[in-house]
Amino acid sequence: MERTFIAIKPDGVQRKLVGEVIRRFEAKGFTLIGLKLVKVSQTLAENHYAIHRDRPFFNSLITFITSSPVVAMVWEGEGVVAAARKIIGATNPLNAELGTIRGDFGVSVGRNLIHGSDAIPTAQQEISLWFQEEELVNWQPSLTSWLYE
Ligand code: DAT
Ligand code: MG
Repeated sequence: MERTFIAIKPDGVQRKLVGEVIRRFEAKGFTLIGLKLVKVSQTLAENHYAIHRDRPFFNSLITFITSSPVVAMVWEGEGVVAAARKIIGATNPLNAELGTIRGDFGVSVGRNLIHGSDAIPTAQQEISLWFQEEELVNWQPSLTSWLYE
């Protein structure tokens, strides 16, 4: 089953949107298999955003993500990587559709509330960066047959 890495960023946690974000992923039908509150270290932040190292916003991004706790999660389900990106919405919340998390709750690209892996290989890499294997729980929700034919 496909898995993706989702993080509620410091702004989402500070703005008390943790429950709202989890509710949306649950309501869609995805399964939570990993969850923790993380005080992100400089090293973890720089590894997570390594691909953006040369971008002008890199330093402020690292300062922001290490400024306050983050809720790190792994969600599972068919097509969850692409579906999560739709639930999250466009990078700039002002361009994100209403009904997406960023579209409904954000006004600024530097405070866009949530991270979601952008592809299956990225998801695998990010899950192993943020979680130990034993922190992930393999379980079968009892409503699976009501979600999948
Ligand atoms: P996404 O988070 O939608 O995958 P990304 O990977 O391109 O977007 O960028 C990672 C984060 O960096 C993004 O969530 C917010 C920040 N960011 C991206 N572009 C930015 C910009 N032009 N100015 C400021 N921050 C930016
Ligand atoms: Mg990205």
